[in-house]
Amino acid sequence: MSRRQLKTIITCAITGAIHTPTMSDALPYRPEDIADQAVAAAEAGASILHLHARNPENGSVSIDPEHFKRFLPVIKQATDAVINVSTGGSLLNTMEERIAPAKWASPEMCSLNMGSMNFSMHPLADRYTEWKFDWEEDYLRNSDSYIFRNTFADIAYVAEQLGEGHGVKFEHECYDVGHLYNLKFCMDSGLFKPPVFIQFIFGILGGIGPDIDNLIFMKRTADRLFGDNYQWSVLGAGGVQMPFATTATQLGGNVRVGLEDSLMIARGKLAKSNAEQVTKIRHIVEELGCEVATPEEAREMLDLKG
Ligand code: KMH
Ligand code: ZN
Repeated sequence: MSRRQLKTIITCAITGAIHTPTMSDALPYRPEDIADQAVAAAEAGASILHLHARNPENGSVSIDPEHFKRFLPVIKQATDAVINVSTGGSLLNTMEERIAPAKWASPEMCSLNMGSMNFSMHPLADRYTEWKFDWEEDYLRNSDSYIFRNTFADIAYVAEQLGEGHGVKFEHECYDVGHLYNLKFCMDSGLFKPPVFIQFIFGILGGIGPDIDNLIFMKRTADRLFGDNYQWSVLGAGGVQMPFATTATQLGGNVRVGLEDSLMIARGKLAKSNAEQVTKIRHIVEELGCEVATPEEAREMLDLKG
């Protein structure tokens, strides 16, 4: 069984690559807005900030290190939070392009997606909105262009380019039970040393369904595969964000919130900012008897380079 922990790490994923500025005025895409929201999220209690960049002109996703350079130093200057740089890129980028920001930034953490999959927001996860998923027809007919590619060769490439010797701790993004077995295979092959940090992800179409039974199943499977050699966090996309985060804290795990994963703060109500979501989950964590980890405590818990 993974160790019962006393503190809960809150990660905040500030902007991501999926939502568009047309969906919410709160979604930051200019560098100054990404920096402001990241700093406010840290002040509200996030000890890890997961970051993507956007093109400041139109808000489209960017993997250009130049765009990261315009907000990362500002965030580092203003907060002590752990920086976690995405290697997710967009569905159109090569892995070499996707890791360019993390290679430049040499952050304490970066994401590493543990399997290839179809990828879209999940209609069943969206219990907070009445958005019509008008992409469904397009998705069914044109999904050849929507494959999120993370082959074993891709994973090994990222491990070699950023892992051992570079001091970056990976957040292993697991969207389904099979991804846990992929991680185990990679560990057995010597790509990653324990303890590993796993993000269990729910609410993405192409991954495991957003049911609490599946969270228990993911955790039990991880306990069996990794024993004491892992720590974990939960990310629920769309309307399952807060319910899954709440359940995770009660099972002894860590949580991720942020506008990358959901634009809402409650049913039918857009969040005003990332910090608003961090504040909400912080209250839930504390009301339910847990303590929120500081950045220093998160570094110690995850054995980061600091
Ligand atoms: N967008 C999330 C579902 C990444 O950036 O590499 C997962 C994620 C992956 O944050
Ligand atoms: Zn991300």
